[in-house]
Amino acid sequence: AAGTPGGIERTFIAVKLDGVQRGLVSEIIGRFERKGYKLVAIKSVVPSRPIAEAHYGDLRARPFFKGLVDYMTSGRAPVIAMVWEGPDVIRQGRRIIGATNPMDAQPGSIRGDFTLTVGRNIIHGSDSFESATFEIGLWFDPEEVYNWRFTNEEWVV
Ligand code: 3AN
Repeated sequence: AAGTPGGIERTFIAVKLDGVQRGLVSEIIGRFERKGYKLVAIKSVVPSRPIAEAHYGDLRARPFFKGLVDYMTSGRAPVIAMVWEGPDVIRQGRRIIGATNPMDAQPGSIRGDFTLTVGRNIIHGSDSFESATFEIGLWFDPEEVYNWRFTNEEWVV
């Protein structure tokens, strides 16, 4: 059930503009896809200031907040916003992404393999059921999230 740890969940994942500029979109999508997770929504978007501020609302008091929002809304490149679905995807997504500070991120994680600095750590992933629910609703309209089934046969005909 929704919110049950280990159950089928949805999480919000975004390739930030530094990841887009570095050509890492397919690498990041590929890691979630090969793991077995299902891509149920995706779009390329330059977030408005209210959306970026709400997205990082829990960091409002931090010294880097304004710079972070300025960067995300700069339009130098879009953000690739996604919803991924599957078992325990919120927690497993955070493991696939790796620690916030690239110097603490394990090799084999996205940040461990591709990043050096916390301000350019290329990807975002929801850190709890509550934040996943909030972030999916913030970035996507309900009709933009589409459920579908994995199959080995239907694509043939
Ligand atoms: P995470 O992205 O792993 O959930 P948060 O929520 O603490 O980590 O940070 C959100 C984003 O804020 C980071 N991905 C990074 O871009 C930026 N950020 C976090 N800490 C710093 C910092 N000390 N200096 C600059 N930017 C930071």
